[in-house]
Amino acid sequence: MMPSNGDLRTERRLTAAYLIVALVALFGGAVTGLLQGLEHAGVPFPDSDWFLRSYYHSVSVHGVLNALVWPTFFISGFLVFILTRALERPLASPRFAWLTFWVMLAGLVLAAIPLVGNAATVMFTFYPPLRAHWAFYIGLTLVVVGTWGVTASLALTHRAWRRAHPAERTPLAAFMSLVTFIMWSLASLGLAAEMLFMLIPWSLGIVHGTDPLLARTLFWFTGHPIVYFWLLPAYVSWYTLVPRQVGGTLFSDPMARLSFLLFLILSAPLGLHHQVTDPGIHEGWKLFQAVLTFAVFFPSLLTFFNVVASLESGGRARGGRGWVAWFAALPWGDPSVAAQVLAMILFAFGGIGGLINASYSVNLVVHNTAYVVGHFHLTIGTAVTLSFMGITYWLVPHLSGRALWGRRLALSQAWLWFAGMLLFSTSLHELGLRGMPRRTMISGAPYLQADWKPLLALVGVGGTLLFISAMLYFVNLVLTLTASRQPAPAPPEFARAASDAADAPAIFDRFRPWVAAAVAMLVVAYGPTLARLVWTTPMNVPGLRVW
Ligand code: HAS
Ligand code: CU
Repeated sequence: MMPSNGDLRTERRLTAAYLIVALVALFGGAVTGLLQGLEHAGVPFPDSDWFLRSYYHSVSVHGVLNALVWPTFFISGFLVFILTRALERPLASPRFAWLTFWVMLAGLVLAAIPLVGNAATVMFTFYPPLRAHWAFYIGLTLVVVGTWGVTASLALTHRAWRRAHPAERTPLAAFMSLVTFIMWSLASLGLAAEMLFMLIPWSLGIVHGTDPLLARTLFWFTGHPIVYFWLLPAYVSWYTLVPRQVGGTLFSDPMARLSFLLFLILSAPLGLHHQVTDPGIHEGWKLFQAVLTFAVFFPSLLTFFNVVASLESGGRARGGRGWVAWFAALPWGDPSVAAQVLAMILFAFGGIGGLINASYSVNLVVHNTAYVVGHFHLTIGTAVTLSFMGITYWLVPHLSGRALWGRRLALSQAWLWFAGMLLFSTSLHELGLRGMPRRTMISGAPYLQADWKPLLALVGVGGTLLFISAMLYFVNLVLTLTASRQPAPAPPEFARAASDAADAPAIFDRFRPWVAAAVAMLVVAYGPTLARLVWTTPMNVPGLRVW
C-alpha cells in the first residue's frame, strides 16, 4: 500500500522544492538552446552586453543548466520521493535533508553569478587552462557536497527501515535509489579532488599554474559516471512504475537488481573513453577502459530486455497481439507513458551511437565533432529529459493536488520532442561524420562547408521544434498550478514483479561487497595513471580567459 496523500508531507515539500529549481534551470537551458540551434542555421547570434555576451557564453550557460543543474536537482527530489514511498516511511532526518537542499541551492546561486556574468564561460566541462571565477568552482563543489548529503539521508532512512524489517528484501525502487546515489558518491570523488586541489586554489591565486591533462583525467573520472547518475533515475521509473502504468508487471526483479549492481561496479572505471586522443596516457589503459565501456553496455542490455518484456505484459493484458503489434496496444493516450516510451525508443539509438564513440580507433572519427552532440541529445537530452518530463506529468499533479491541465497538450509536447529530436540529432550525427566540429559558432567559421548547410538548416528546425515542445511543457505545468480545478488522480503505484524480490539471492540486497568491488575496480583502472600524473605534473600552465 502506498501511504495516502496526507503522509510524507515534508518529503513531498522537499521534492517540490528540488523540482522548482530543476525546472527553472531547464527553462534557461531551453532558451539558450534555441539561440544556438538558430545560429547553426545561419541566424546571427544575438549577443549583447546585458544578456548573453557571445555564442560561447550561451553554450556554457546551456550546458551547465541542462546537463548539470536540471538532472541533479530533479534526481535529488525524485529519488527522495521514491525511496520514502517504497519504504513507506519518512526521512530519518528531515532537518538534515532540508539543510542539504539549502547547501545545494546556495552553491548553485554562487556558481550562477559568474556564469550569468560571463566570468565562467568555460563550457560545462570547465577544462583548464580556461579559467573561471572562483565562485563558479566553489559553488559547483557545494552542489556536489550537497548530493553526498542526499546519499546520507537515503542511507540513514534505509538503515532505520532495515532495523524494523531485518528479514525483508529492500523494495526494488528503494534499492535502486540507494545504488544510484552510492555509485554517484564514489564517482564524484574525482571531481571533488579536481576542484579542491586544482581549480579552487588556482582560481583564488594560491597556486599559479595548472595541468590540463591531470584536470581532464580527474574530471572524466566523474564525468563519465555522471551520465549514469542521470540515467539510472529514468531507469527507476522504467522498471518500477512504467510496467504498472501500462497495465503489466515487471518481468524480473532480481534481474533489475543485477543490472543496478553492475552499474555500481562498472560505471566509473572507464572515463578514459573521453580521452582517447589525449597524449600522455598509456594506450594500454585506454584500451582496458574501452573494453570496460563495452562491459557497462551489458546492464543496459539487461534493461532493454527486462523493460520490453514488462511493456509486452502490459500490451498483451490490454488485448495486444502478435510479435510486435502489442506495442500499439500500450496506453499511448497517457502522456506520462507516451513520453517515457518515446524516450526509450530514442535511447536505443543513442546507446548504439555510444558504442560507436567507444570503439577506440573509431573514436578518432567522431571525437570533438557534432556527432558527439547528436549522441548526448539522444541520451541526456531525450532518454533522461523526456523521461523526467513524463514523470512530472504525474508527479507535479500529485505534489500540487491539481490534475494535469492539458492531457492532449502533454501528448503533443512529447511527440513534438520526439520529432524535433529526430531531426536535430540525426542532422548533428551526419554533420559530425562530415567533419563539423562541436562547440563552435559555426556560421562564423571560415571553413564552413557548402554541404553542411542543408543539414545545419535542419538543426535549426529541429532545435525550434524542441524549443516549442519545451514551452508547451512549461505552459502546461504553469496552468496546472494556477488554472486546473480538478483534483489530482493518485500517483502510479509500484509495479509488481512476475519474478519478485524473494527470488533474488541475499547478496543482491547488500551494499558493502559491491562497494568494495567498485573501489577495487577504480584502483585498478585509474591507480597507475593517476599516480603517475600526480607524481610528474609540473603544474605550470597559466590560465586563460578567451571569451
Ligand atoms: Fe555517452 C560522450 C559512450 C551512454 C552522455 N556521452 C558523451 C557525452 C555525453 C554523454 C554528455 O565511448 C559528451 C561529453 C562531452 O561533453 O564531451 N555513452 C557511451 C556508451 C554509452 C553511453 C558506450 N552517454 C550515455 C548516456 C548518457 C551519455 C546514458 C547520458 C545520460 N559517450 C560515450 C563515449 C563518449 C560519450 C565514448 C565520448 C565521445 C568523445 O569522443 O568525446 C552506453 O552506456 C549506452 C548503452 C545503452 C544502450 C541502449 C539500451 C536501450 C534501452 C532502451 C530500451 C528501449 C525500449 C523501447 C524498452 C545500448 C535500455 C523499445 C525500443 C524500440 C527500439 C522499439
Ligand atoms: Cu562516457
